[in-house]
Amino acid sequence: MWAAPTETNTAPSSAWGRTIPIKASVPQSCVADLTNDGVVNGSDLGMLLGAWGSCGGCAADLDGDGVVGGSDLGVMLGAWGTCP
Ligand SMILES: [Ca+2]
Repeated sequence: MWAAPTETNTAPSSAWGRTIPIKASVPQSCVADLTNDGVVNGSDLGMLLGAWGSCGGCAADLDGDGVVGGSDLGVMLGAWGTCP
């Protein structure tokens, strides 16, 4: 139920100029969001597990060591939930 502002020109900029988090870019803390849906959840975990093992440069290699393994799982679990 959003009502359009009726006095846009007189509204204080502090009210309308606030920064609203938008998924325009993926924050570093949300690198584990492999599905890019704004949430780190089971779907991302499934992708990580599906890529488990040696993997050069794949998205699921969250720590960039060339292997999808426990350390990447740790990164994912640390970022679990809604992305900031
Ligand atoms: Ca890795």
